[in-house]
Amino acid sequence: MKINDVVKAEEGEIFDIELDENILKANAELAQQNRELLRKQGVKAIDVMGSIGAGKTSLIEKMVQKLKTHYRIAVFKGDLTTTIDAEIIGKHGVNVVAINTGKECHLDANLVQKALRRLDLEATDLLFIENVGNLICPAEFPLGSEKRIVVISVTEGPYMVVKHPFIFMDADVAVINKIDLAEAMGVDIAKLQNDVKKINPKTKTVTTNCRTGKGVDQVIAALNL
Ligand SMILES: Nc1nc2c(ncn2[C@@H]2O[C@H](COP(=O)(O)OP(=O)(O)OP(=O)(O)O)[C@@H](O)[C@H]2O)c(=O)[nH]1
Ligand SMILES: [Mg+2]
Repeated sequence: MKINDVVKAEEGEIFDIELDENILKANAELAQQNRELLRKQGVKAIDVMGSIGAGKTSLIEKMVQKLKTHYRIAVFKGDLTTTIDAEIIGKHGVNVVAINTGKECHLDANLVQKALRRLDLEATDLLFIENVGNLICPAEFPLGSEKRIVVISVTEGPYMVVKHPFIFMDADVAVINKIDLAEAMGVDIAKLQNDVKKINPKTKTVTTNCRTGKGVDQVIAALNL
């Protein structure tokens, strides 16, 4: 288990959910700083967003297993108060920084900047940032990453994409997970894929079973890793 540290949001530090222009602008500026720092240090950062329990951590685990011999990987794991996922990922021998947001439903560029200070960027090639499970708030807060993945699963029903269009607008890859349960759930995977295409034709969709690892190679290919 390898958790570097826990970054805790100070009271009043997190950008509030009552979004105004200034908050979004401040976040965008910090995200740009993060982007520049990551570029300068040669770190490829990938956001992993998605609904609660959709399989974000499972996907990261599978990608870490497949990629850790090629890249020096680090993971930031955003959660309200726990370090459960951070510990799960840490078992794979990569550097993990847990970020606790307190009551907030998303990471922001400020918290990611604090986490970046705790990481040896010289010794990192690839950074996965798992956001808090949520399909709404993270869409508004870029973190400075190069690519964005959104994970949903068939167990959330047939309308997850159409109900949450904003998060898919900027997504490079949409992962539809738990395909092993599609029949039991009566969910049409092709419809979910189509819904993504209608929102953003450039978003690549990949279907996965993150328990077995099926489809994970296609996610990796879609990210050009
Ligand atoms: N049947 C099935 N179960 C899966 C699959 N992927 C993940 N799971 C299970 O779904 C549960 C939630 O998976 P996680 O990877 O923790 O999901 P998450 O999105 O990281 O969850 P939060 O971080 O809590 O929002 C776990 O019990 C996983 O084993 C899948 O493809 N098929
Ligand atoms: Mg998780």
